Amino acid sequence: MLAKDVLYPSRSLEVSTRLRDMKIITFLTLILATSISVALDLTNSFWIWTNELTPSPDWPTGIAPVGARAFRRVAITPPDKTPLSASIIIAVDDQYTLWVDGNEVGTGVDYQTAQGYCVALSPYCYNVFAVEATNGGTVPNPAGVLAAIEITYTDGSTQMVVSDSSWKALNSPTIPTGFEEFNFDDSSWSAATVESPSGGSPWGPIDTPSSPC
Ligand SMILES: [Ca+2]
Repeated sequence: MLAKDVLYPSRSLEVSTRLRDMKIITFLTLILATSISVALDLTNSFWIWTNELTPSPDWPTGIAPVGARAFRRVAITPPDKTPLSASIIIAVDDQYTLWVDGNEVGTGVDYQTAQGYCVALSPYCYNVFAVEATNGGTVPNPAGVLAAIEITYTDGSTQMVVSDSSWKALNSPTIPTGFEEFNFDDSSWSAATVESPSGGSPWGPIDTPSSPC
């Protein structure tokens, strides 16, 4: 090897130059990967509720009956991927309990300050995010669920899930037993009704935690 390098010094120099270039490319790739990693936030999420909303002079986006309602979002795992974790940001007017894959994750009562959770996911072909949201008060008033979820797979790739009309909502104050479970059948539920984008009326901007995971 030494003799070869002596005989072909230009080739040795070429290899050295290639190695240097590869190191530079790797370094730049790492910088680029870091710079394009976008923090999870609610920018692309929507306030949603059931289709029981009725317009009101004071609340153009609608008011909802007081009481609890159930919401579900099933995230299908892409082929050849395995779910690893979920970074979740959520705010609910007025309070909620959140489950992931049938396990209770947390509760919240402050829709002006979103809460964040970092949750391990079941390595299955889909994951279930379920929310029991309760509209407080004594008379109909604004109600909404706002969420952003970043699912990370074992290969490092990610999938975004935001609150929108892809969520299922049950128009009933009776929360079905086991609605948060994997195998619950929500096929008879309605699509959630979109009220306004994140930052929109009547809630306006809310405080958001940094990416939980
Ligand atoms: Ca409310």
